[in-house]
Amino acid sequence: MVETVETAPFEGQRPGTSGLRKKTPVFQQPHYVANFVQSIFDCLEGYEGATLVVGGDGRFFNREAIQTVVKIALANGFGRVLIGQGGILSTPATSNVIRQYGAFGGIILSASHNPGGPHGDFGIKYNVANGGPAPEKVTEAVFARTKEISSYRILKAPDFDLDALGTTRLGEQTIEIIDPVADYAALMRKLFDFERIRALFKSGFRLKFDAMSAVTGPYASRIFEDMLGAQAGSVLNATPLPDFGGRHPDPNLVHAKHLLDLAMSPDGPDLCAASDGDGDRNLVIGRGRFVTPSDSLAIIAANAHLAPGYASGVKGIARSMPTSRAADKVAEKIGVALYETPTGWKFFGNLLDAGMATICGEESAGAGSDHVREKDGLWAVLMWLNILAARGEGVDAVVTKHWAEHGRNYYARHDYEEVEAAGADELMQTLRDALPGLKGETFGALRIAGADDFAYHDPVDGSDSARQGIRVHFEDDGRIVYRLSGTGTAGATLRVYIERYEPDPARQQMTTQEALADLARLSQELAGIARFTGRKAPSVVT
Ligand code: VG1
Ligand code: CO
Repeated sequence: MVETVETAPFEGQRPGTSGLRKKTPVFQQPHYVANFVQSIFDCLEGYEGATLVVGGDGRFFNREAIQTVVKIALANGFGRVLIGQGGILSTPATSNVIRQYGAFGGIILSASHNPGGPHGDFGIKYNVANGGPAPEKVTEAVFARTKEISSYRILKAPDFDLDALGTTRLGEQTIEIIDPVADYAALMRKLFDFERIRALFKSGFRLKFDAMSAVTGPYASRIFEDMLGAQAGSVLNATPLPDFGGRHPDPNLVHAKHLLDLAMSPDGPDLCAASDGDGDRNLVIGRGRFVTPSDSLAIIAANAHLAPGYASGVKGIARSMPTSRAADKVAEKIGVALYETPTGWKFFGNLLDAGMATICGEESAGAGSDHVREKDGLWAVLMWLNILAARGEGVDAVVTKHWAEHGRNYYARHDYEEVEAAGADELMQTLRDALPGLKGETFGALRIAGADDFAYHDPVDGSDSARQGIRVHFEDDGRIVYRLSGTGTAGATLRVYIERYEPDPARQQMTTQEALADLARLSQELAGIARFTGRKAPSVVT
């Protein structure tokens, strides 16, 4: 039986870089999830009888939220709901299921790399029929709707069993609990040379993959250990836990430092890797060599043809604006277009759909391709395994040869987390106001060649996105970028991206800190970071 429930709008249900993210208790308020989900459906047309995919990263409140989503979807007329068993479906796997089953769209319950638990974060994201995150025009319409909503429709029914595989019928409608891993694993097998990777493991190659007690555990165990024959125990923290074992499921050098230490030890594994809460990010560290996500994107683009799924080459490369320009050098060399988009995977969808780009990536540990419409953590690790197996070389050799050929883009991101929002806004506005006068300014050996506020014109649908981050270019090809995060749930986070290009192989073995020291100092001075935020140093450097 369908019930119509009276409700009133909640403030602040505006999706950010990647869906709506708030503290878990905010989502736990009565009607909060329902309002947002009904607002999504209110902005869509033509889903009567269609399929909706629902899954999440297993974090605290995942199961409860799924029940609400499913009941609202059925009450609104969806014909079929596909749910990952146990409520588990990684973000890239959801994207694949949407595409493979011809679904109308999907709802992903995740706050990605943000911590989970009763005092952590929760999130909801809507993906469209191509499998990718809803574009801005949809998320803005949803936000407008959340400000007016006065009722939602929900099925009055006991909770559904999320654990038993199979189909439940409710009159004309069905609910199917599906294996979250099977379709995804089959797709990976098509893209990569599993025989060759198997042989690599057989020859003694050692992998440590940390699933961080988040969604990738079941995927990684099945693919790396069962299908590819990696040694038992190669996958760490393989069981998804509601609080991610109390850890922060962000695969960076701060939260996965133990992997860095392991990789840097003399007898470390050949490859250490990790993924985030919802499985779309990746961390790749070879023995003795950390690979920055920006370099990883460039190296993947340059070597993708070694994997069977990409044997015909890449059609184009896309990167988010703050991502280093290492990929640009590869695009130039192989003679394909390079697209620079705003931060967030939703901007890659059109390029991928139009066949203009094959490989995409972001500096924030995200890489992916046209196989789905999300970034994909395990895909990136499999791509590295395929490249290493095909080249018969280790990570360090692949990286240093890449730099020798294309030059090295020293790169770091400095985050000033949870600063006061008003100060952060003022900092950005002051920088924006100063833009016209920056060109030609000199700071020691550094001279500003130009500065602007990045605006994107989508070449496929013609839409425009303004104010996507401030770029300051230097005459020696260095760059500083400033933008505010759109995924935080407390205060504001200022992200400062610092980059310098070094073509000379003799100067490519400095530490990043050495290479970027003067730009890093200037990044603070130029924007008055201490003045506006009260912070003398970043809280996280990646
Ligand atoms: C961050 C990253 C961005 C990424 C987004 C979602 O956004 O910088 O590159 O697409 O997170 O990733 P922001 O606005 O905080 O900088 V995920 O894995 O958290 O969905
Ligand atoms: Co994520």
